[in-house]
Amino acid sequence: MRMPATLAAALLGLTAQFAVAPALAQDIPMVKGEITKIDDAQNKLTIRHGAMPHIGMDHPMMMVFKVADPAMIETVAVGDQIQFRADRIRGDLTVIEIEKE
Ligand SMILES: [Cu+2]
Repeated sequence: MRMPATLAAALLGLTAQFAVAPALAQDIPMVKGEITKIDDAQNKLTIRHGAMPHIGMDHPMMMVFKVADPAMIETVAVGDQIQFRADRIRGDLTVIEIEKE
């Protein structure tokens, strides 16, 4: 699922001031991962993922991410192999795009 950068910015609640960098999301690398847990109530996914040096993770690991849009949670199931983009949004590691492999 690809969404326009402007929509992504809106979902992230970014103000117009910060939404002027639509290339930003595309500059964040897609990373391979596997969904290991889904927390609907908290809008969080636990993902076993490869290295993400852009947010300081130089080695593969498993960890919890928030999702930028609760609808993202509906698109995946535990065990799914995914490609995703994540960034630190207001201090929280947040999935901003997700695709099933
Ligand atoms: Cu990590």
